[in-house]
This record gives sequence, structure tokens and C-alpha cells, in this order.
Amino acid sequence: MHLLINTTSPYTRIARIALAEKGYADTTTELVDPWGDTPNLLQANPSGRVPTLLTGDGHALTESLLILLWLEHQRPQPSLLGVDATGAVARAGLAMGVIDAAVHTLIGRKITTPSFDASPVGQRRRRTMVEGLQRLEADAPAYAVGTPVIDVITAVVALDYVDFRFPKAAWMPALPRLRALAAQLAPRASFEASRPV
Ligand SMILES: N[C@@H](CCC(=O)N[C@@H](CS)C(=O)NCC(=O)O)C(=O)O
Repeated sequence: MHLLINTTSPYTRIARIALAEKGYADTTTELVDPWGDTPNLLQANPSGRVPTLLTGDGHALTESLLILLWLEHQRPQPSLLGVDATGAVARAGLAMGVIDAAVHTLIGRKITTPSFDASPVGQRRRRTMVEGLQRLEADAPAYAVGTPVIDVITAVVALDYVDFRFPKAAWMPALPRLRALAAQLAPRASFEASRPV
């Protein structure tokens, strides 16, 4: 399979981690610029977004969590939903809200106005990041060993992305449990290889 990526996208990182954890390490990657309308990206995915996974049999799979879902169907073990799928999906929803708010803030600054953060929509996105992270902190995903499941993956991706895009932000809440979780996963190959740069 072939995955169209960029190196900063948290959505791409979720797909990369899921592919690696499911044993699809032989998936090739291709760096594209989603904002530069790379022709082969647009051809595969009219929304021009990463990640886009070309399966080799003519399908282009898009949307990070749909890719994860498809991988779960293709190879149920090791499971990325775990034994408490409901709790894991609920926590993953919080993490995805944080990721969406962070990405939206970056796009708002770049495309709309550098003062986007102070706008009413910017303030809503900030609130989503802060409150989403605080709720995740209060019900932090548990991880011991082995394959991380969807809440662990998305929570660490969310925290790493917010840190990457908003370094030392004054509004960042204290997140000792999430930071401990991120530190646990940092050396794992799937996480290390996909860190945003
Ligand atoms: N819901 C999508 C979001 C994908 C997405 O927005 N990717 C960004 C990169 S972080 C992108 O390609 N943006 C280009 C654009 O919106 O035109 C997913 O989960 O994969």
C-alpha cells in the first residue's frame, strides 16, 4: 500500500501509527503538500487532504479514523479498540476534538488572519483545546504494554501536536497524566517514526 502524507499532520500520524501497529510496515509513504494541490493527491482525494491511503486495488481510503476502522476490519488482531471499546472511542472523540481545534486554529491564522486566535471562533477553538485536554487528563487513557488502542493513540497525537504547534503556550493546562502517557509511548517505534517535524 501507499500512503500520501505530510510530516506535521496529526491525522496522518494516526494513520501511520495504526498501519505500523497492524503490521503494515511495508506501506510506502509519499510526501505531498495538501495546501499546494499536489496533482496525485487531488486525483486520489478530491478534498486534497492527508492522509490518503492507496490500497493497490484501485481504492483511495481517506479520513484517519476510517483508515483505522478499515485496518481493524482487515486485521482484527491486535485490536486498536481494546477491551473497553466504548470508553476508548469516547476518549478518542475528545482527543479528535482537540486535534480538529488545533488544526483549525492554524488554518485560521494562515488563511484568515494572524489575529484569528482572538476572534470568537478562535476563542471557541482555544476553549476546545483546553477543556478537551483537561477532560482527557481527568480520564486519562491507561497504557501498560503492547499495542496501544485508539484512545492512547489519539490522546498522545493530540498532546504532541498541541505542544508542537503552540510551544510553551501560557494557556496550556497542567497535564501530568497525559504527559506521563506520552513519555511512555515516545520510544515506541510507531510513535517515534511519526513524530511531527
Ligand atoms: N478528517 C480528516 C482531516 C484531514 C485533514 O484535514 N488533513 C489536513 C492536514 S493536517 C489537510 O490535508 N489539510 C488540507 C486542506 O484542508 O485543504 C482526517 O481525519 O483524516
